[in-house]
Amino acid sequence: MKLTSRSVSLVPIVSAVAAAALGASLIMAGNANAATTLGAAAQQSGRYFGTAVAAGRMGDSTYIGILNREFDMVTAENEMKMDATEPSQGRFSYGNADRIVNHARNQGKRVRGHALAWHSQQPGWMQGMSGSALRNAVQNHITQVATYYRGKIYAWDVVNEAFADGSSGARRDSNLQRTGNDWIEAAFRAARAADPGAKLCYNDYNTDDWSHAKTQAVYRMVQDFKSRGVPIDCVGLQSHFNPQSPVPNNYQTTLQNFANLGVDVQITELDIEGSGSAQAANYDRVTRACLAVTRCTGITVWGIRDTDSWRANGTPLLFDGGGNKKAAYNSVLNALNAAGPTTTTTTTTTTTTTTTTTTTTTTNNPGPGDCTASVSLNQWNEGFVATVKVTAGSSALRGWRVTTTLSNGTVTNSWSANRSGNSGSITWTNVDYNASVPAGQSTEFGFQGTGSGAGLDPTCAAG
Ligand code: G2I
Repeated sequence: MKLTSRSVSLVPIVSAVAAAALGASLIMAGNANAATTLGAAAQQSGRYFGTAVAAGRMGDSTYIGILNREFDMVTAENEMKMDATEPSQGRFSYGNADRIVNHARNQGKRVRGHALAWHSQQPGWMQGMSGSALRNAVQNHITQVATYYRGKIYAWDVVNEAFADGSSGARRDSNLQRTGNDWIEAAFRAARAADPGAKLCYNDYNTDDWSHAKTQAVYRMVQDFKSRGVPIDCVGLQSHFNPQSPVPNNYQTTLQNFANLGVDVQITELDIEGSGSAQAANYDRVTRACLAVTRCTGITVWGIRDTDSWRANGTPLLFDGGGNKKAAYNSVLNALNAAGPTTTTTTTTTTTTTTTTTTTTTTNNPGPGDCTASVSLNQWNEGFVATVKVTAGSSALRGWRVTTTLSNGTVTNSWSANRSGNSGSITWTNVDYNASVPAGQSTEFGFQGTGSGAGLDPTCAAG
């Protein structure tokens, strides 16, 4: 079925009325169609569910089995950090990072890049540097790494953990900070120039409680960047929780307030120490908080099994050491399944010194036993990223096929779908994990290209 615009802004209202009228019977229908993996469940509302991956564990069949089955976004736990990618100055090393990136992409998963600039895990040669030599070295590092992975990264943590803990609201002292307060914006500009298709994030911990000075300080920086056209697209909340640092009551407020600045919000390193129903309840709260914020685009947990965690003693993850699903897993899956598909219509034009980005999201009108496709396009001077949403009609899809027309461009990279070619009429088919789409719900795939993405005009067919 071909895309029609606008008519469907009514769909959420109709659904809400139906939900109120049908009550329990609708909930049962929802459960019958519930997704059975975290990634598929998150995709129903256009979100992702990711995990940190360690290259050293990729030979473990239990680990890789869970990774392949459950997650649709991957972050390298250590392998893309500065010490790993530039162990001696000017000599770049991507072996372990590539193993993770290639595995993810071969499985149709996307990748978050972590992290281009950080005061910690710097290579030895960088730790002793200062002033303009350090500024230049960091700029070069960002340019080299982001260029090497250009087109393969959904979002980069451009700068990690640059603010101090406690009540000061100040920047963290570090050799990077001592190169000048503008080091962060310089890092974002270098990253944008190197990979204009990647979302650029500022990532930090202890920024979950809206009342904390550190949260406020990061908020003001993002606000300032947006007002001055510094290229920033997202804020990552690491969200490492334990009894000393619990999930705050105002967590959703924090997510929403950042989103209101005009950036995406991502939960980037989630883990919650604890066990049983108490831990499950906390995971439920975090998941629902993200689902309640339209621009909270995804959740990443910081490891797969408890034994893979940097805080293994706190058993903070969704699978136990044997790879079994914990109560926390079920609470996250259920929360994701409870969220309906989101349908939005937005047109935003952002102009910075180097890039003009136009984002247009059209809504669609699913028919019975059929599917529709709509496209959200991010276009800049030389290229674009297109995100295509496939929405099932009144019966579930067991597979889908989308055709797009790319008249003046070439696809350089794509994710979450198989494709027939790279220009002209391109046919996209589901990959294993997003073949099933419950009635009325959606999944997404995307691609990046050079040239113009105008006029893609997607059509969708079931099967
Ligand atoms: O500390 C938790 C996370 C906080 N936010 C930034 C993340 O990048 C950070 O991840 C952790 C990794 O989970 C650890 O695996 O970062 C640590 C380093 O800052 C990582 O620990 C390091 C150890 O320090 C090294 O000794 C070890 O060789 O892991 C390395 C690989 O196992």
